[in-house]
Amino acid sequence: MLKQAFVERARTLGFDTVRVAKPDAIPLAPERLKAWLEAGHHGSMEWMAETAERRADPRTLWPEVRSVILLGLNYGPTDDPLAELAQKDRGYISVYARNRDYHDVIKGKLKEAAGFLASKASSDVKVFVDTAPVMEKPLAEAAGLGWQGKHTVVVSREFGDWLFLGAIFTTAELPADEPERDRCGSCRRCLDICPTNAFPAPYQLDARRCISYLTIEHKGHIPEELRPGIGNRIFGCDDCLAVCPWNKFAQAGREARLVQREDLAALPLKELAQLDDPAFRVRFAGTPVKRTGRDRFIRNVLIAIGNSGDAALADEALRLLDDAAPLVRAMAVWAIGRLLSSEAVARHAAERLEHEDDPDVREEWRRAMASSLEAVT
Ligand code: B12
Ligand code: SF4
Ligand code: SF4
Repeated sequence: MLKQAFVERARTLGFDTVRVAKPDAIPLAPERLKAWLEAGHHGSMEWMAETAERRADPRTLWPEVRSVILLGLNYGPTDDPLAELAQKDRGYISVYARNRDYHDVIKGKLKEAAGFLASKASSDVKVFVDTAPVMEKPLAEAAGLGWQGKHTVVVSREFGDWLFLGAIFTTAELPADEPERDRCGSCRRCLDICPTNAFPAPYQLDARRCISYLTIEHKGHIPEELRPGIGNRIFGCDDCLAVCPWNKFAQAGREARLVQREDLAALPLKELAQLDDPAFRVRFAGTPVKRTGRDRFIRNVLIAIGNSGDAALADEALRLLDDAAPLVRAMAVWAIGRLLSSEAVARHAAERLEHEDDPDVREEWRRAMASSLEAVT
């Protein structure tokens, strides 16, 4: 049978789970996506709003589609990644970003799998991973690959929370699989652990408060009230995934290009703060981290330095007070405001404010001086 032959081929290529949904299988998604966008929960991800119509329904994206194949690739870590959050002088990089960019890895495999299908079924195919306007999570739930947990990520009975998703749309008629049902029950671990309270309600995420959005997608200054909750997470966050009890069935990922690289876990903040643009590019070449660019990455590192409580790291922040990027200077000010005495902050402010013409950086200086004064009075 065509479907069976395809599933076997996809598994040989490294996909861990492969299931099929009909294109009309997510009737609630358009309304829910609309509500999410209207609430502004997408923040500055304008592309989510711009593509909403095509995203909400596979048939709008491609009217000829007859079957939607959802494929999952397990990237389960070998140890509990959250243990690294206690190492305050080191930066936490999310598990998904500790090796090659998954888009590159999955896209290659999807193309091969789709090529097989196209040749066997004489059908048209299109492949999607993450960046296309496709609602991969509700489609994966409809195909029975897992269910959207209260943290909105798809959880699988077999692989827990550590699954990347990819999709193949095809004009071939394939038999659909049964949808998965919600297995969260009364659990709310993922909601309660979130350091920045990013869930206004179960099954709803306000991306503007999510550390993953703030440290990866958001290009501007990170709102002050959210900085303490970020802790030492410098690229993404895994808290809501890692606490899920369904991870007791998780297995370590078998794709070599996605297995955690030791040099991308628990990185010394001191070393990272010294990266200039060329060094940043070399260090993170081929990984998802390169996406933020050096300035946004150093912004995140400075927030972690400010949260470290480690005065030995203040020298790095002091040096970055004179960085060319206002995004970096502003967070250097915030970091020294958290690590140095009010006298020291006032002294550095007096030296810098004379030349500082960026209004956001000037505002950070004003707030740093006000909060250091509050701390001593
Ligand atoms: C935008 C985006 C983000 C944004 C917003 C996340 C979000 N939850 O929407 C940000 C930058 C924050 C983000 C973060 C992460 N992301 Co992301 N992201 C996406 C992207 C591109 C689109 C998601 C989307 O459509 N959001 C719009 C909202 C409306 O959709 P939704 O979350 O499905 O919302 C549903 C629920 O709210 C539900 N709902 C609403 N009310 C109710 C009520 C009830 C009772 C129920 C049952 C449901 C329900 O209905 C909505 C529609 O189904 C997808 C790739 C893709 N093309 O699908 C990857 C994707 C979701 N991300 C992924 C990953 C891995 C992550 C991170 C874990 C990365 C990290 N470690 O830092 C975090 C997880 C954070 C989290 N808790 O979600 C994976 C998830 C894989 C999986 N197993 O589910 C995806 C699928 C990429 C991929 N191809 O593998 N991401
Ligand atoms: S990824 Fe982190 S910040 Fe985002 S919702 Fe999950 S726990 Fe909260
Ligand atoms: S932690 Fe609990 S509530 Fe959250 S997804 Fe897992 S089972 Fe569901």
